[in-house]
Amino acid sequence: APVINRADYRPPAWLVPEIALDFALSLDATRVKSTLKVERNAAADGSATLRLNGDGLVAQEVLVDGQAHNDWRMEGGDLLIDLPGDAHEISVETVINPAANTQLSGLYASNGMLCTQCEAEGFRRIAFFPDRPDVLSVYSVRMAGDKSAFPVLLSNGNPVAAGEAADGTHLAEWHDPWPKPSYLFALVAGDLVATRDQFVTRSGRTVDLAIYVRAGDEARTGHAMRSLIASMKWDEEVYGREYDLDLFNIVAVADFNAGAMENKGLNIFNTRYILADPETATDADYDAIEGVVAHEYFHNWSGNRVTCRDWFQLSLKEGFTVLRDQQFSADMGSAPVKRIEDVRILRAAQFPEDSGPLAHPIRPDSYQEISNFYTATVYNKGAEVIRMMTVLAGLDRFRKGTDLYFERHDGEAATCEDFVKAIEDGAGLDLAQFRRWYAQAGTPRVDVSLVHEGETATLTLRQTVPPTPGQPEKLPMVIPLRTALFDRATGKHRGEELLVLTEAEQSWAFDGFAQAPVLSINRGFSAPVAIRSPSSNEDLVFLAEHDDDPFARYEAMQQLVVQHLVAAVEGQLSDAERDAGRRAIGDAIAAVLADPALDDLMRGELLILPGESYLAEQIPAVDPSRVHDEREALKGWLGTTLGAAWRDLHDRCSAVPYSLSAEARGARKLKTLALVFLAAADAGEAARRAKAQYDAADNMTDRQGALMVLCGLETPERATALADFHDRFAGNMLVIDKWFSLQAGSLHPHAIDHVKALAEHADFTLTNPNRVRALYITFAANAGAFHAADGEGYKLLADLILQLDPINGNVAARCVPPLGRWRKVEPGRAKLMREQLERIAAVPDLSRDVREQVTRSLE
Ligand code: B3K
Ligand code: ZN
Repeated sequence: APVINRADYRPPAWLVPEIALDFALSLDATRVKSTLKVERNAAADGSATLRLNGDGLVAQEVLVDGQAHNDWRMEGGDLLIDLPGDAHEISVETVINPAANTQLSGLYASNGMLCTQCEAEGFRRIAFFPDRPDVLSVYSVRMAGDKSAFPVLLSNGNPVAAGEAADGTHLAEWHDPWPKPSYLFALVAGDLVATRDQFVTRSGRTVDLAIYVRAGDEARTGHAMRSLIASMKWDEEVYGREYDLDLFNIVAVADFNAGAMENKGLNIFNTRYILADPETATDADYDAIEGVVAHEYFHNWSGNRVTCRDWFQLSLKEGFTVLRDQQFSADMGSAPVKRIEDVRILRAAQFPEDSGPLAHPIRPDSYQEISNFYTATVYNKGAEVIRMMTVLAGLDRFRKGTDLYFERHDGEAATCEDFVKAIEDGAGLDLAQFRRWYAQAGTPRVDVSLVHEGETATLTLRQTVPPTPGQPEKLPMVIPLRTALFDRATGKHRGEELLVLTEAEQSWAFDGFAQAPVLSINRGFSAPVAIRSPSSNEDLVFLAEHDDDPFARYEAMQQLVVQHLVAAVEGQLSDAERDAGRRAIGDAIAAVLADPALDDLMRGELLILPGESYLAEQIPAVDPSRVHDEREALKGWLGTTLGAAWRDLHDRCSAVPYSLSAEARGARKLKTLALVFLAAADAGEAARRAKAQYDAADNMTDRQGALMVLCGLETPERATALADFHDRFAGNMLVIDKWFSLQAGSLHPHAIDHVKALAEHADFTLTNPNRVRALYITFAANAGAFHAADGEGYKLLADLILQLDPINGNVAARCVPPLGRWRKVEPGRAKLMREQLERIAAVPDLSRDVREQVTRSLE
């Protein structure tokens, strides 16, 4: 497939100020007539040829200015017409088959309804069009179809007409006054029911809100609706952004490649980010719904009113919108806990990407298939980069920057450079060197040394940005580090400072320390970097106890465990050192368990051990089974040593009744965490407690937590509970997804056999992305099972990729990165992983999605 380069951007030769779409709906033969008003773009080097992108479309008829026209040609999937004048009207008719669309891109059928997903390049599977985000059009949509099959007919903007015919069909017309790129077009037709509410904007306009779901699911939309209303209010208060239509519709669909889609006025969601009630959704599900509903709503300004010039600018809308949804969730709940969760996701998903063959800058330079660039780098690192601007400017000045950005670029297709310039001008910052964050891939490493002499402590920081594919040499970045030096005697610091590292190496001197201070650096995770600071256990225990920055406290706990486990995996610990390390960790955990000043949600964060993938990242040529074994052994030791404390904790938290309060949520988090530690020490007792928790559960958090623990144990309670869970929730797709992923992600020694059996289960299907992810993405993240020494796990994943690719290349490509980690793994497994990649690469008709990921993973 051709490589598309950012540097090759050219403005579109033709603009399309207006488009009218006319749909004759049917599940397997939908007729689409599109009429485009096209105008030669004065800002481009004038080409007489109009290129209309198409993907698998056949033009039935082409009219130019109302006349049948034969002088057109196909180039690949695209339709090309040479036009004599500067403005014309083009009409093209096509017929598409939504029921056969298993890629779930374009117009497709899901459970008898029709819906669309057009980002990034799905619109060209519906109609011939210049399918690029810098062509903005006003859309008028007419659709007609069988009234009993499709009682609800929705598109973007406002409904302008409706009618019925004698033959049982009906029609609807929609008009969206806001010019938009084709990727924001949406259409839904189906048998749906709505829950409704209203929002009054700050200027006093009433907006009608509706969430459309399948009959029977209405009762599970309340949390999504409350989240939507809270988001609309928050965006007015925090960013000064008001909603701009009289209605806002959300539709939930069961078959969806992504989480959700921000189509103008008609968001389409994966059901998993809408439907919730206490019996079927966990606390984490509630949080995810709140975050994703907010994210899609926030796109109305950061994405729709200001969109992207080209897909290389994807982080313009995604990085900024992720930051906005993170800030919103922090304001809705516990800000420190949210920050810790966001950093954990970054480290688990983005750091490995940044250190592997698929590493790319947040603004990539080239791609073959843009779907492969909806990554943790573009999204989550993109958010971190903009968050650093808030650290450098402060929130008030940052807001001046975003106000200027929206003012300058409203109605435009903008670039990342436009955003940086607006923040620079509005917030009064110099971001010249900072721009490297957009261009250089790789997680910067900062090596720290703190030397104490006389009364002076000298802090020296050295940064290195590792080489990444296509970028062997790197320049120093701007790294803002919130820093404090603690006095050992008082347990306090003298005020936090922002140290901005801009050189490869820089030093700072701090006077007045009779004793060597304790360093707290990158507080709040102010920069997305890896700090290498050889801190003693004593200093880490000190920070875990005394640091007034909650993130730094969490970080000290993590570092304490990381240092210990990395040394253990690398075989560097004597028995005495192992004992001392464990005791330091055990004491710190005991202190966290006993600290009356901590709320339980935060206590839970401090007790979560670093994940296997984050640990593996620290060790070159890692043997993943050793990481797994050492981490489990530490859990077992902590489970035994602190056994009484875990039992007390489980008892105390089990007595807290269900509610959505922070206290009750904290209790639920700790309840299952206690079981996790107990399970590693005494399987019998853990199984009894987990079974009791399962049986007593009146909510999914407790039930799933208990079942998760049982799934990892070789105990008779395991099968009983799994069977009960399946019976109890049969027919609820989202909960059955949990049933699959609990088994695929379990600590059970035969998890890989369970995955093989589940792939044959009657409830498994390759056509539902949630189900595929529940089984296989969960499995690929389960190091104990996926990295089986004989390579069986790699083969299982490769088999899946090859089976899934013809059905849904987009989702198949998402399964490739775990195999691409081979360079980081010990040689025996690395060879087995490569073999599977080569086996996939040898197949001739791969999707562009999988081909690109496999090729890059082998390079
Ligand atoms: N913008 C969509 C992503 C669609 C994914 C296309 N492959 C959801 C979001 O980020 O809000
Ligand atoms: Zn987004």
